[in-house]
Amino acid sequence: MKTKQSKSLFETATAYIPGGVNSPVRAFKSVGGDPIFIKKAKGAYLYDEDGNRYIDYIASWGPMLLGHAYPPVVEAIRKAVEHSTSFGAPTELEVQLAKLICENIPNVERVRMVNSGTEATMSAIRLARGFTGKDKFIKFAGCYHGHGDAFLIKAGSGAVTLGHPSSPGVTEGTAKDTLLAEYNDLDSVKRLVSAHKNEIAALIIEPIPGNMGCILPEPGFIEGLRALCTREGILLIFDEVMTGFRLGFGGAQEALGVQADLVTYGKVIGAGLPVGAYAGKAEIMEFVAPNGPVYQAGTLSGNPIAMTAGYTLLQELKDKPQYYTELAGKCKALHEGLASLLEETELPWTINRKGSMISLHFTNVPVRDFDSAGTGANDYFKQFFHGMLKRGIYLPPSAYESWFLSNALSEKDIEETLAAAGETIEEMNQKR
Ligand code: KE4
Repeated sequence: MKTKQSKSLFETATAYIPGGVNSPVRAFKSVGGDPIFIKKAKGAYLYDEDGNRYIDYIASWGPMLLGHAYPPVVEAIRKAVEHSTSFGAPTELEVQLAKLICENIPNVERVRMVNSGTEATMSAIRLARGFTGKDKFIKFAGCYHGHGDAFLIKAGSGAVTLGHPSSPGVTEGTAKDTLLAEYNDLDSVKRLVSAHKNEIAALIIEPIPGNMGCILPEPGFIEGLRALCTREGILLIFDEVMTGFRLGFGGAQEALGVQADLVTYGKVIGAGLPVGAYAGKAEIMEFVAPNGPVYQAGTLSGNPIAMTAGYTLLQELKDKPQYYTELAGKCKALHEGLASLLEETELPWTINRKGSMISLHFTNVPVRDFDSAGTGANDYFKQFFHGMLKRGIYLPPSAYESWFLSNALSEKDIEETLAAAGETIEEMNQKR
């Protein structure tokens, strides 16, 4: 596989951009080797600067649910951009997107647009603190909510991939108000609640985590959190930056049948443009400026081009359960194909899957939380990642990430992926 252009671009990039990338997980640190520089993408395929084609299982970390350069989205952006790229004033487009969300998502009556998932979760925590008058909040080890100071305490995704679970620069003053619980362990939450009676504003969770790989909530866990938060006057925040509009149009709230008090969005909602949002009941959301005292703002929030892209994609997805059924079916086929290859070997493995989210862990331990996710053998993951990459399959470059399928993947793409996996797994098995 030719990588001359990517290598030279990476060398230049490191002279101008920290680590040569604008987001750490892209640097291939946890799998080794140099990152691939992408030139263009279409449907399920990425094309790098050396002309290599890859079947894409990152989908820009979620947004490309219907594939890259989805024609209706491209057309809508092309038209919108002729009327300027930003006004810094209200537009009909942001009203349309907000209305679409409020009319179709359970218990969402107001939504505020921001520019990233990080801004959405930061704002949701500030709102919860302002609304309840309490300072502390609970997060779960391994759940990633973006790079806001208060979240970088045993975060998932890139923060774990880089091997330091908490980040320098987060002050003790900030960290003291972040309480850590274990995913799938209701008792760990109950212990924090009784130790910090009436001090906890919110509990934020990835209802179906994708930042420890994909992890499934055990029966009663999310329902137990809902009951506990209701009883204790703690706001339950679902961070659906990843699961929102991906698991189904109604996201994890719909999939799990549990309603949060606030929900955060990103990724799919912007169709690949920088959009995040936080949303919930009017009683809570109207506490945000300008009507309420909780301040939050953004020059490019509700950007007309981003709103156009997000609105066009969500309009495509609304009332189209068949997209989600097809996506889940492709993910199931991938799961079953990988499982049948792996069970023929001595390699340790377990696969977690929900909807179109899937992750492969090289461990025989069931992966149900942050610690068990850490039992995966990273050497095996590295071999698997590079074996697939050289065979034209682009997986997330970290064992702590969920893979993301797009509905542009064809049955032939899945077959090609499994053929590459067969050769890679055979290679790994020989090396053992
Ligand atoms: P952004 O600020 O990256 O738009 O969103 C942060 C965020 C918040 N909540 C959840 C559940 C998320 O998964 C994310 C971001 N996801 C990672 C991928 N695991 C983004 C990839 C990256 O950091 O480059």
